Amino acid sequence: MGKTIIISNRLPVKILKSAKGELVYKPSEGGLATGLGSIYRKGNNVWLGWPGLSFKKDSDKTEVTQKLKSENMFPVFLTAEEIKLYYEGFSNETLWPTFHYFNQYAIYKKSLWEAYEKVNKKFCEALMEIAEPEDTIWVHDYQLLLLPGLIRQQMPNVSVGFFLHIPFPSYEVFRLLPWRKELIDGMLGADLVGFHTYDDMRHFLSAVSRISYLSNKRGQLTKGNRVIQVDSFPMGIDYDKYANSAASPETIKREVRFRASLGDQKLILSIDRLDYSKGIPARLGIFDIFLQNFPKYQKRVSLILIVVPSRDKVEKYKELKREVDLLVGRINGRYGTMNWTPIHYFYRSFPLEDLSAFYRMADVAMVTPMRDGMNLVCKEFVASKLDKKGVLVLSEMAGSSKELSDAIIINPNDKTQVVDALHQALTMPEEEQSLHMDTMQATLKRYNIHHWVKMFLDRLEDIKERQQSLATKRIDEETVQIIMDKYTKSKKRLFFLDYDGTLVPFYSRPEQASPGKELLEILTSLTENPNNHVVIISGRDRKTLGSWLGHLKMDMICEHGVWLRAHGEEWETIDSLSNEWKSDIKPILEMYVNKTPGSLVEEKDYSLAWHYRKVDPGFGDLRAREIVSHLKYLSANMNLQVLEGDMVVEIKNIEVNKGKAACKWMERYPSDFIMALGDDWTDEDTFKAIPKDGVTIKVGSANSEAKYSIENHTGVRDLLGLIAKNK
Ligand code: GDG
Repeated sequence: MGKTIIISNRLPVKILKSAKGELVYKPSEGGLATGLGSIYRKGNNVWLGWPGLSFKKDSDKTEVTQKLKSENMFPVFLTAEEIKLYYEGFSNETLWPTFHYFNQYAIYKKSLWEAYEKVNKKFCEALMEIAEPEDTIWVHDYQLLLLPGLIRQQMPNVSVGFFLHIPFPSYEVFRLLPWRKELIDGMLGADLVGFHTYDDMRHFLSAVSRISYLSNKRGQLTKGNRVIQVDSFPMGIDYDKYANSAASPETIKREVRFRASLGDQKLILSIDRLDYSKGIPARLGIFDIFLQNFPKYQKRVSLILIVVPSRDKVEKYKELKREVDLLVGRINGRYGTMNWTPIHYFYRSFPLEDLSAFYRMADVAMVTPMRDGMNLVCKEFVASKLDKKGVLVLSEMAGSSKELSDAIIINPNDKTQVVDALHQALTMPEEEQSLHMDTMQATLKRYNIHHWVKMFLDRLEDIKERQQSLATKRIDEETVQIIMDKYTKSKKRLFFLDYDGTLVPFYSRPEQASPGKELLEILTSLTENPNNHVVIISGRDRKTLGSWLGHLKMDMICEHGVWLRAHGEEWETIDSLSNEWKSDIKPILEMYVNKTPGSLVEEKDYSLAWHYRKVDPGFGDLRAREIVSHLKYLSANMNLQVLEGDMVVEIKNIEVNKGKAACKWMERYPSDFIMALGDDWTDEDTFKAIPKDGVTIKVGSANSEAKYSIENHTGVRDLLGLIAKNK
C-alpha cells in the first residue's frame, strides 16, 4: 500500500517573517486543509505545495523544508517572478475569469502561459523526488491543470486524481482559450477528474469530446489504453467544527459584545473574498434598492459586509476594491444617521470565533455570487444556526444551490427578484425558518468534508482496480506466446474476425473503410494455410464486404448474421425473415436525417442503420438517444431489436445475432482452435458463444466477456500477422 500525496498551489500553512526576521508558521484553517488533515497527517502521507513566501536564501529554504517535513509537508519554492506570471498572471488573470464566465476580463499572453507551463513542470519535478509507483496522487485546482498530464508521462501507471474547485465553463467559453487543447490533455492525465456539480462535469465532457474527440459513456472516457472517470463530488464542510464553534463560550461572549454595539436591529450578513465573481457591488446595489423600496427598514436593519483581502496585486481586484469602497460610502452617506449605520464594512479577515459570532447573529445571509464553484460560506452559516433561526438567500450560480434547495434561490442579475427575496427573508415566520434550516442541516451533516474526501478517494481506488483488471486482460508477450502454443499444436482452426474497429479503424463514411494493401496481405497469408478457416463476421452489408474481400479464401457472415456464405458457395439466409417493417421504419430514420445534418441512413438487406459519426458530437448523441427511444417504442411488437454501436444506431430482426451465426459455423466446422476478435457490443454475442478454451479478444478498453483485450486495429493486425507466419 503506497502513500497518499496531496498537491495544491498553496500548502495548508502560512509562513510569515517576524520583525526580527524569524520565520513564523501558522497552520491554515481552510476547509480543504481540515478535510484533508485526516489524510496527509497520517503515516508517511504528504502534502506538496508552495509555502506562500518566496525565499532567496538557501538557509531559509533548508529551514522551511525541515520544519515542514515534521508536519508531513513538502515545499515547492517559487520565485517572485514565477508567482507574478504563473499565479497572479495565468491562473488569476486568464483561467479564473474564463472559468467564472468573466471572459471579457481574461488576458491571453504567451509569457504567462509559458510561466504556467514551467511552474507546473516544477511541481512535477518536486513530486518526482517523493513519489513512488504505488502512491495515490491527488492534485487540486486550476493552478495545476497541466500537472496530471505531466505526472502521467513520468509515471504511466500511478494513480492520479484531480479535483477542480472552481466552475468548469461551457465549451463556448472554454474554447476562447488559445491553450484549450493543452489544458484538456493535462487534466486527462488523471484517472479520476472531479467537479463540484453535474453541470461542471457535463461542460468538461463536452469540451473533451469537441477538443480531443473522445466520447464518454456515463462519464467514462477511454484514452489510449486508459479508462478515465469523470464525476461530480460536491464538497462539504467540517460540520462539527462550525456547529461546535457556534456553541463555544468564547463565540457567545463575542456575540454579546457585538450585539451591545449594534443594538436590537435585524442583521444581514455578507462574507466573501474580494472577487468580482462574488457579486459584491451588485449585492450593495440590491441593499440600496431595498432601503429605497422598503423605507420602514431604514434604522431597523444593517448589512455586515466582510470582504477578505485577496489577490490585491491584480489590477481588476484593485478596481473592485475601489468600487466597493465607493458604493459603501455612497449608501452610508445617503441613508446613515447619527445612530444608525446601514453598512458595517470590514476589509480584513476575522478569527473563527468572530466569524461564528457573525453567523449566529445574522438573521439573513446573502450569498449572491455571479458564479461560484461551490461556496462554503453559505454552508458554514447553516451549520452555525444552532437554534435553526435564520434565512439563507442563495444565488443559483453557486454550486451549493444544487444541494441547498431549501434556501431562497435567486438569480443575482434579477434585481427585483433579489430585493423581494431579501424582504421575504426578513419577514419569514420562525416556524418556516426552522423547517428549512432543519432540512439543510441534515444535508450538510451527512455530506460533510470527510464524506467528500472518502467518496473521492474510494472512487479513485475503484477506477484504478478497474484499470488493473482491464490491464491484466491486455495481451502482452506472455499471452501472445500462450496463443501461439495453442495455435501451433492445433490442426483445425476457426477464426471469427469482426471488420470495422477490429481490422480497420473507423471512418466518417462507412464506404471509406476498404481494406488496404497491408490488411489484404495479412488476410491472404492467414487464409492460405489449409488448416485455417477464416470467417469475417460483421454488421456490414454483403455487397460491400463481398466486393472488398470476396476474392479471398474466407467465409462471410454479414449483417450480424442475416447473410452467410461459405467460401465458393452461394449466399444463404435465415428462412422466414421478414423485411416488411423497413417501409415503416425507414421514413422515420430519414426524418432524423433531415433534422440532423451530417447523419445518414444505410440500408442493408435485413436491417437499417442510422450513422452519426459526422454529426456535431453532443448533438449526435442527443439525437441517437431520441431515435433509440422512438424506435424501441415503435418496435416493441414488431420482433425487432435496436442496437447502439459506435456512432451508429441499428435496427434489425431480433432472431439474428452474431452469436447464433457463430454457433452455426462452429457446428459446421468442428475445430480444435477457435479465435474471435471484435470491438463493439454486438461482438459480445460471439464471445459468449465461443467455448471456454477458445481465444476471445476485445479490441479497446471497455468491459467485455472476452478473455483478453488488445489496444486497437494496429495491434490486431500485428497479432494476426504473427500468427499467419506460423504453419
Ligand atoms: C474556492 C471556490 C469553493 C472567509 N472570511 C473569513 C474566513 N473565510 C473562509 C470561509 C470559507 C472560505 O474562507 C471561503 O470559501 P468559499 O467556498 O466561500 O470561496 P473561495 O475562497 O472562492 O473558494 C469556491 C471553494 O474553493 C472550495 O472548493 O467553494 O467556489 O471559489 O471557508 O469561512 N475564514 C476566517 N476568517 C474570515 O474572515 N477564519
